[in-house]
Amino acid sequence: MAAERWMLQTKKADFHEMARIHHITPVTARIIRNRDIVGEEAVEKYLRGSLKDLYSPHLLKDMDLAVEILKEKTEQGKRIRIVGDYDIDGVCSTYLLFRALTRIGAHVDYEIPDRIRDGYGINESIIRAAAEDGVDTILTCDNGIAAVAQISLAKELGLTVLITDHHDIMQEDGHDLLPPADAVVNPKQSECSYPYPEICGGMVAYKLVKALYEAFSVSEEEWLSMLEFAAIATVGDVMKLRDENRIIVKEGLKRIANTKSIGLLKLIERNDLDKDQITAYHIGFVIGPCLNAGGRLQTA
Ligand SMILES: [Mn+2]
Repeated sequence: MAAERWMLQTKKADFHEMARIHHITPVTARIIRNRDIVGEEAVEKYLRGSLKDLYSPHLLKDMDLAVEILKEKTEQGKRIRIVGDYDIDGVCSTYLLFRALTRIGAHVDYEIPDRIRDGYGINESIIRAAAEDGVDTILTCDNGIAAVAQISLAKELGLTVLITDHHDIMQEDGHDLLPPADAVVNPKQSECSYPYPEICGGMVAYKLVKALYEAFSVSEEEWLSMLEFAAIATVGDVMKLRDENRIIVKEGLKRIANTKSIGLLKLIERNDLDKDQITAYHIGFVIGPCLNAGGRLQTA
């Protein structure tokens, strides 16, 4: 085997000064600089970002509209169906929304497409089934942004459709090509001014839960009690651990030790993990594959 050759990337900065200001070693300063984190404030947030540095959900385009519609539908007792995805991000998104909508008293169920029978994302048969079941509103998570024909059908059938997603937006003549949904929450829209669009579907869902809980006067403490699932989704969907993602994962890893989720506790137990010592590695390579396996072996 050929000898490995390591090349050291050297972007320029005063590492000793950085180290002094931020109470880190010059090596850490060099690594941070190499990741293009520049400026005292940015470096401080990277190192010591906290929950108060998370962005407001209201910065997401259509967030307030989606909450307004969900509030009305919940109060009217209309049937809401969440349509998620079978991977770790989709499963966590579905869980977050289902738990939150149940909490506020919505008449809600969920559908996760079958990997073999349905393939990825919402499709015509899921939409027809919802209409036949008397569903009033479809709420997608981690999918839906590209389902223009499918959402058009849902609208023809008289359904209300709310999309939450994080996938890239299709372009047509230099403009966003969006499905004709009643609200589209996706930070990648060109008209959305969310400060950090590189978040996963679980994070988008978690933001919606925050806004929904505000609207129903549910405490922030309850919102925070689900944070580990936004963190698991972020690692599982291989998001860059920067900005808001870094904060949510850092906080989520701390919170897993005290999770109230029986399912998560059992997964930790059956994998012989110590819940006080969970790292991003364990989410990415132990817990994550278990959550992904559901949809691969049978149904998510
Ligand atoms: Mn995703």
